[in-house]
Amino acid sequence: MSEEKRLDRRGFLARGFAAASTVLLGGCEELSDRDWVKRVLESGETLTRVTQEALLSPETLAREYSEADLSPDFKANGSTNPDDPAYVAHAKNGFADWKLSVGGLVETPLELSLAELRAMPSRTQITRHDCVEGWSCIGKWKGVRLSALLDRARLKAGARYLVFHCADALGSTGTEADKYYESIGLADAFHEQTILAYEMNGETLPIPHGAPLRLRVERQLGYKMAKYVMRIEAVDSLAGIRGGRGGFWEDLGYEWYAGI
Ligand SMILES: Nc1nc2c(c(=O)[nH]1)N[C@H]1C(S)=C(S)[C@@H](COP(=O)(O)O)O[C@H]1N2
Ligand SMILES: [Mo]
Repeated sequence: MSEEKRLDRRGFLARGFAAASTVLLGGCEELSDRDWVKRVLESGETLTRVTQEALLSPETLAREYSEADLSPDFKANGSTNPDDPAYVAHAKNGFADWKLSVGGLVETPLELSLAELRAMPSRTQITRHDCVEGWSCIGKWKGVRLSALLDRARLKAGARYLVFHCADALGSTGTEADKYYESIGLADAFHEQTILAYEMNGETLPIPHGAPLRLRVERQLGYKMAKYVMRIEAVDSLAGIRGGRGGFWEDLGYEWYAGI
């Protein structure tokens, strides 16, 4: 793949910001003041979606880095310690009895332990995580390939999206509506770099970063990377789910396709 074809807007942004600012944020890069980043990201949204769909092949890879590039201190953001009682019980027990559920529009619903997930085809990648708030960190992720899970569960013909239901609550209504959730389309679901990570930087995924399992969908922004994934649901439409826009932040106005 040629460098031009990569159309790495992340790299472009980072180079621009690196020239403008050398501020470090806990071992990560402070990209800029938030408003500036937000404006760029917002103005680029349409372009990103269009280039993603029309110019890039679905196989286009996000840039990968080397061990030397790892951020010494990867920022943890959003929920960092879920207080859901079932989650807390699993965490106490090292997630030994925890299982991931895969259901919805699949031929074979699955319930998989961490040991079973670890035995499946995996991928390890060093990538840059860009948060919409304007910081980025480079980390190494190892996890089960989402495509391998889907090969096993076998999507039904109508399935168009995968919804990731998480253990943590960010809202304050005290209902299910507070729970974090996210969704992606099939192109990202089957993408080579899309994994459910159970390791970060060579260690078991820590709780602040989403233990026991978190999504890595490397061509999109940080808020798409659901942490504390408990259940995956294949659906034909996002309309009937929660606010109908495909994610906790999307329901509050963020873009569903958060391409970088
Ligand atoms: N379940 C859950 N997933 C989440 C969040 C969250 O609050 N809850 N925050 C999102 C945001 S905005 C970012 S930037 C990343 C942060 O991941 P990190 O804590 O590993 O840096 O997780 C994303 N996934
Ligand atoms: Mo974020």
